[in-house]
Amino acid sequence: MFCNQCEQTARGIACNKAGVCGKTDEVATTQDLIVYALRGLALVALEARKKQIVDKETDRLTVKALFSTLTNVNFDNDALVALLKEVISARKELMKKISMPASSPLLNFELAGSEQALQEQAKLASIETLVNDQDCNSLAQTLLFGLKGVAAYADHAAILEKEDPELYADIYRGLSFGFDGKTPSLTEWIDAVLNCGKANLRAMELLDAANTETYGQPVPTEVSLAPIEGKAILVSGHDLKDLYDLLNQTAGKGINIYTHGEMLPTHAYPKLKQFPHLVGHFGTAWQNQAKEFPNFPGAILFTTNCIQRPAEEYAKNVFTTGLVGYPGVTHVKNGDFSKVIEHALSLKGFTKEDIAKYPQKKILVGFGHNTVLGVADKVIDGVKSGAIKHFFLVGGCDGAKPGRNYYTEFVEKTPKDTIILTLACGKFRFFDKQLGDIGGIPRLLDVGQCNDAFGAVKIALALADAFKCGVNELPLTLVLSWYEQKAVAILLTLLSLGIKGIYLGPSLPAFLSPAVLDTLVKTFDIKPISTPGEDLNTILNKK
Ligand code: FS2
Ligand code: SF4
Repeated sequence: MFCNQCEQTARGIACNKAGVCGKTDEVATTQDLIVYALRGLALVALEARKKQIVDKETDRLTVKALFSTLTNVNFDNDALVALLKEVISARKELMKKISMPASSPLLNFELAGSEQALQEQAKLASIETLVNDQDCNSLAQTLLFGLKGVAAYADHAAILEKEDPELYADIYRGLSFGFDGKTPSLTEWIDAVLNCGKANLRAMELLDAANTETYGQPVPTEVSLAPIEGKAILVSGHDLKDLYDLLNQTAGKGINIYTHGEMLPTHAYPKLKQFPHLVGHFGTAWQNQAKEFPNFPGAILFTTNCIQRPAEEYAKNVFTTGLVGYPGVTHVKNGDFSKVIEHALSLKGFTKEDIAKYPQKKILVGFGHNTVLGVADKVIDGVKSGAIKHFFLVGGCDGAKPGRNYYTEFVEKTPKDTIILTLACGKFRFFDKQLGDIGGIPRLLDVGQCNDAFGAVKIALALADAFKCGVNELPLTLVLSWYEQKAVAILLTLLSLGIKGIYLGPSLPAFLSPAVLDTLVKTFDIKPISTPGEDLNTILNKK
């Protein structure tokens, strides 16, 4: 196997025996073949579009299959092989429909019969070997990983019936770029990468519309971090519909629902917070599952990433749904959570003794673009009067590396006349800090999940508009932590918008070749994080 798509990749180079995330060689093989098969399907779907044939099922399958290869989504090889077969047969069906000849290996691709032949196929299909030139290869990887992020957002939006055929066409163009018989130049690869960033903006916009039109605009909401007595289900991942369905199915059953990880911001959505049994949040970021889940006395439902190998002591309490999967873990389908509910009722839930161990603590969520821009006048006045000196967007994905303490220290050290916007699971490094307020505006504003990065972009663009300047001229600095491929897609969006001077950590992507990194640094002034004190000093004293 060869996988270097996430920040925790082995030795900062690549996982090639087994994934640091727990991905097996077998799963890596299947995922590489899914991507390879999708490239063929993309060529066919684009050809079909030339004949005005847009197949919704193919579009949806493409984003589902691609999302399944994102870090920490699916470790279940059987489920992945089933998806791979679906992709191959979808390609064949569509080829038949448009009478397209199988004129290249991509269009002829069939699943090999033996394990050894599969390994050979995967070697040929691996991104490591597909593009020869080192820098073009680096950009091909950047493009693929960005597309995985786009697919994740597009899939979430499609679940709530928000789709755009042009977005799917962009995904097909990206997947087939460099695999349609042409050999793109370095500049063309760079353009393709930036186009992926633009497509991602559209995907995030669709998802924002899907979430807010279905569940209402998030409003500032206090969330309890202390559990209450009673039966319990913990919901992890990012999917709002799964949470909504579960809340409906548990209404009146005497089960309390808690959010975990990236589900925290869902407490702010009017149509979700209306359920009285959505009672609080449990735990912190994804990488702390093994430490925190043994203390949860109920069922645990994963709706999407990030799942870790469940430790034996709580594995029987874990359920997966949608695209997420883990071998040996019960997978529930079609929005039917009866097994999860039954299991939660069979467990003891939180007792009086349990809850006594947790301090009564509350935090505030619900500062999406609608809320923040609702107090835009106050924010602008604050800047003009000098009460607000600077904005920081400190967010992104969390992970296990010790270097990630940078983000906690950074936030702790920010001066009192600065505002911190945050999003994604990176916020758990500081989400419960009491940072006070500036004229009634909390200093720490939770914009939402990584899936809500569109909100942060919208806020930045609206502020630039209000101050009649470009985003790069605003007193705003982006200090981002990355881990998986949605973060890659977001970064590409920011670059495609011309946003410069982003601080990025905890380490730089292994898939960037020295020359590509150099281009990014020169063109976009991307800065690797150093120490919180040094970076803050540079940012705040820059004129
Ligand atoms: Fe966090 Fe993991 Fe949100 Fe990422 S829960 S790192 O894949 O999606 O962010
Ligand atoms: Fe390694 Fe990350 Fe790939 Fe997992 S997803 S195999 S940790 S690079």
